[in-house]
Amino acid sequence: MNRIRVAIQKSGRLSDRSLELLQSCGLRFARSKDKLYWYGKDFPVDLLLVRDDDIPRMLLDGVCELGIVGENIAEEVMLESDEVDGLTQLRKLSFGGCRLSLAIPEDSTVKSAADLDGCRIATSYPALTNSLLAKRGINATTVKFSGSVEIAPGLGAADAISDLVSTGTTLRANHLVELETLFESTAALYGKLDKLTDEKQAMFDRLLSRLDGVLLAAESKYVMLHAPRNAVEEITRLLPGAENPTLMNLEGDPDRVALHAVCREAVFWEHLEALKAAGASAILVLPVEKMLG
Ligand code: PRT
Ligand code: ZN
Repeated sequence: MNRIRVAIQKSGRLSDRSLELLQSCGLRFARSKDKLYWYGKDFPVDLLLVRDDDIPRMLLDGVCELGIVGENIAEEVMLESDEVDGLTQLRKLSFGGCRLSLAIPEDSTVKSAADLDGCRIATSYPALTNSLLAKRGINATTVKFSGSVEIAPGLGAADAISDLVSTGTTLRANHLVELETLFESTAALYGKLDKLTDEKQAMFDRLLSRLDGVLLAAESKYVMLHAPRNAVEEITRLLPGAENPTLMNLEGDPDRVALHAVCREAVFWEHLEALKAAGASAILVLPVEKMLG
């Protein structure tokens, strides 16, 4: 069957952004009644909607060719199954950001991660936690919790936890303090790339090229401004990630030109202030929707 299957999270933090990303690559799906398998309408790419924890295993078992999942989960599954090279991270994505951190009770005597040697650490990510602690020369016992890890110290089940943190609200609510970040994670696109037929490989390449266009466009801006002719060089240098701007004459103003450029990096207020200080005026920053080539 020459169709590609992409697994994404059915419902949770990564679901909406994963679907939006695929849709912005031009994929359209016929939603099935059971909502688990969506058929790709004008591109031979079908969607599987599953629990995020199942995605790496499905990739390793060949149930799907692509999957969007947090690096935290992909790393954990690869480590616990000893298939560290089993999945290829194709692209890191800009959502689902969080960190796997060690945290201890507010009244703990532990001062640093090194003090956790010989302690019990509750976590949903035992393989990843053990491997990261081992790299620091810390030998602790992990206690696996599938959810509500933050209650483990209060129950007397652990001395510390290793859990995902984004705002820190959950830790504070449970009287825990963050000790150290072990791992920074975002969502990422993973693939199982061996044994692809030529036809699938071609679809893969086409999809990835569209995805790159979307990802590049997301952080790119089209900047238009007026500049003194003699400041064009400096102004081009101040534009983040811009090359070869287009220059146009300004009717009735021989000393100034209109300058247009694609900036391939984020444009912040600080950049605009610097451009203004260098003599630029009428500065406009526009979003870029798609990019190819
Ligand atoms: O049902 P399913 O198994 O698919 O979903 P799930 O409940 O296991 O996952 P979900 O939707 O909660 O998270 C999916 C992915 O989002 C995770 O694997 C991470 O890659 C990423 N992510 C980003 C997070 C967080 N931020 C996050 N804050 N995953 C979980 N949390 C939890 C954390 O475990 C803790 O309980 O949120 C709490 C901490 O949040 P703060 O804001 O209070 O610090
Ligand atoms: Zn999950």
